[in-house]
Amino acid sequence: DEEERLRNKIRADHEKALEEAKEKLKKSREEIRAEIQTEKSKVLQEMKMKEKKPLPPVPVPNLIGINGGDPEDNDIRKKREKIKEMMKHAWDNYRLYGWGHNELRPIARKGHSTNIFGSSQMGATIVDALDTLYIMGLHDEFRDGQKWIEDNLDFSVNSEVSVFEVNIRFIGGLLAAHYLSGEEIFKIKAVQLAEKLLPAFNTPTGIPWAMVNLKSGVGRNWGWASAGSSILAEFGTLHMEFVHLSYLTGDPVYYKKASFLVMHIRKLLQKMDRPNGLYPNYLNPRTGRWDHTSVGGLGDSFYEYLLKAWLMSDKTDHEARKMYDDAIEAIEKHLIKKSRGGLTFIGEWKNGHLEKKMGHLACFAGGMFALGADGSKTEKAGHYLELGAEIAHTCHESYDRTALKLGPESFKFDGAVEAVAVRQAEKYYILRPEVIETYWYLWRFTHDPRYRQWGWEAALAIEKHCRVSSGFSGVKDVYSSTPAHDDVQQSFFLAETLKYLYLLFSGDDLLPLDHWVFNTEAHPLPVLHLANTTLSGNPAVR
Ligand code: DMJ
Repeated sequence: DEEERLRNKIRADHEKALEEAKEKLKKSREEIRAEIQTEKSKVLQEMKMKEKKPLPPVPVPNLIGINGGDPEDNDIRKKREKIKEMMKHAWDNYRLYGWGHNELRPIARKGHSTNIFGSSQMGATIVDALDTLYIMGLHDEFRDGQKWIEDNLDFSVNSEVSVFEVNIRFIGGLLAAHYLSGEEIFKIKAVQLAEKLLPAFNTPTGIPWAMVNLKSGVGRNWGWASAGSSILAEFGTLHMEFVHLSYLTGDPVYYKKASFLVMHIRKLLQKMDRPNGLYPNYLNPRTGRWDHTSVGGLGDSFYEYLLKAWLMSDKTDHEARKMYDDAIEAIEKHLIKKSRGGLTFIGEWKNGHLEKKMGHLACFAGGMFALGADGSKTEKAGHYLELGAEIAHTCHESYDRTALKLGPESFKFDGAVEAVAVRQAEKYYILRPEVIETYWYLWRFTHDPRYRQWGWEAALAIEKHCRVSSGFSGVKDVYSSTPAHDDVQQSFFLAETLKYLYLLFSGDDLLPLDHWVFNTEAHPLPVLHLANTTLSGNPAVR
C-alpha cells in the first residue's frame, strides 16, 4: 500500500510539473525572464531578512575610551591633525579610484589585490580602515564604508582566501567597528564570514588549512611553505577573534574551535622536541619536523597572541601567560644578541645556526616586550621594558641609516654592517606599521618624548616619499634618494600605520590599554571580564 501511495504521489507530481512546463512554454521569453527575476528578488529579499535577524543579546563589555584623547599641547594637536589629514588623503583616493576593490594602486589610479584576498573584490581597505576612521572622528567616511558593507560585502563567493589574513583584517576589523560604533551589521557580517572560515578546521590534525575556498569550503596549505607545512604565525593567530565571536553570538562553536585549536596546538607544541625551547615556524603535518624560528614573519603573531590571550581574558589564561614567558625567555637566550656597535637585535634560527638578520616585521616585538612587562616575574618587569626600548632604538637606527629615513624590509648585523639592508631585494618599504607600533607602546608605558619624535620623523618621511597625488605608495629602495614607487597602498597602512601614529599623538585616555587589546592588525577589542559568564553556551550568554 505504501509503495502504491508513493507511486501515485510521484505520478501526480510528475503530471503537475509537466502541466507547469507546458504553461511556461506558452509564455514569451520576456515573461519567463521576468518570472525568474521576481523569483530571484524574492530569494534575495528572504536572505537579507535572515541577515538582518538580530543575534541574541549579550552583556556588552564596559567600553571605555572610544572617543577623546585630545592633546592639550598645541604642537601635539597639530601633529595629530596632520595624521588625520593623511588618513583622509589615503581614504578619499581609495574612495575615488579603488572603491570596493581590496586595495588601491595610487599611481595607476585603479584597484589592486593580492592572492591573500582570493579572486574577489571584498573591499579589504574599507573593512580594515573603519575603526581608524571612527577614532579619528571621520564619521561621514565611516558611514560611507558602512553603507558599502551593508549593500555589497558578500562572502558567498567562489574565492580562495588566506584564513589568517581574512581573520585578522576582516573579522578583526568588523568586530572592532561593531564594538566602537555599536552597529549590529558589523557583528552580523563578522559571523557570516566566520561561518565561511569554519570548514578550514576540518583537517586530520584540527590545525586549519592556510587557505579556504569561501564557497566550497575546500582548504589547502600554501605550496611554498616548507612542503605544505602549516605556519606558526597563521594558525596561532585566530584565538582572540574567535573568542569574541563566541562572546558576541552566544554560540560556543567559534570558541570551541578556537579553544580546541589553542589547547591542541599548545599541547602539540609543548610535546614536540623543541631544541632550546624555541618554537618552529613551520609545522609539517606529516613529519612534525622543523628548522626555522623567528620573531619576524611566519612566527611573530603566535607569540603576540599568547600574551594577548592572557590580557584579553582579564589575565586569567595563565597557561597562555606561562607559554609566553617561557618562549620569551628562550628567545632572549638564543635569538637576541648585541651587535658590535651595541645595538640589540633579534636574529633568526635557520639550518642550525643564528642568522644575524632582523626583519621589519620583528620590530613589533619592542612593543610586545613592553606590553608583557607587567605580569612577568617581578624582578623582570623593568628588564622587559628596557629590552623593548632597546629594540625600538635598533629599529629606529634601521630607519635613520637610510636616505629616506624609512626602514628596509630586513637588515643585517655582519661585521661593519649594522642595521642596514644588504641585498637589493630587502631594501623596500611597503608602508608597514611595526616600528611605529613599537614607538606607540613605549610611549604609553614610558612617556619618553623620544618616541613621539621618532614617530613624527617617520610620519614626515612617509609624507615626503610615499605620498603621491592619489594616495600613498610603498618605495622600492630606502637607500636611494630618488626611489621608484611600488604603486600599492596597503590596507594595513590605514588599519595600522596611521592608527598607531594617531594614537601616538593622542592622550592615553583614547583606547586605554587596560581595557583594550589590539589584534595583530591593530583592531582594538575590549578586555572580556568573563568571571560571571562562560563562553561554552552558558544561558547567561545565549
Ligand atoms: C599586518 O597585516 C599585520 O600586522 C600582521 O601581523 C603582519 N604584517 C602586516 C603589516 O606589516
